[in-house]
Amino acid sequence: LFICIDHVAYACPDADEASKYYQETFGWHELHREENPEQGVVEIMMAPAAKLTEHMTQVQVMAPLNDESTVAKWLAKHNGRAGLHHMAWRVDDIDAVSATLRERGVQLLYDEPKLGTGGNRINFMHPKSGKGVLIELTQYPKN
Ligand code: MC0
Repeated sequence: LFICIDHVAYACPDADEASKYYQETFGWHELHREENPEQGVVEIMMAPAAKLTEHMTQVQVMAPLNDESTVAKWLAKHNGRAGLHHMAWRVDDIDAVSATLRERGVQLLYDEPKLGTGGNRINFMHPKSGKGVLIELTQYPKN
């Protein structure tokens, strides 16, 4: 059911500035970028390769869109300092994985998956269920 670590998310005040740093310093590529108003973030998916291949893990560079964003709240709690915010596990069937995790007592944040990057269906485990780590589940659109 779990495929791989899809991405590790890096929260910062300025996503463009961080993306430029990854490109110029590490030679990484921007694979995708979008604003997600519901999540209150602008996010840029970055990888060492120019194209996403099977089981590749990306870095998601994200910044808050507004002060109400959960990421704005997280940055404020960390005195405005950038850092690792969550990791996302790629799954093939988020409904089945969610049902299994709930049976095992895991607290998911949403009753139903919401819209994530690239049209993915996403949900999050509360940090308390992730042993102190915020863990996202993400399912790519089925072709
Ligand atoms: C909060 N906590 C965290 C955490 N954020 N622990 C680990 N990693 C994080 N990122 C901990 C706090 O330290 C605190 O622990 C407890 O959780 C409650 O935190 P809070 O500061 O009072 O904040 P809440 O409860 O208002 O919100 C936390 C919560 C929120 C996780 C529910 O951030 C949330 O709804 N996150 C899911 C949505 C999200 O993060 N969206 C942005 C990425 P103590 O021990 O002090 O109680 S969107 C995305 O990623 C999409 C676009 C995609 O990939 O497709």
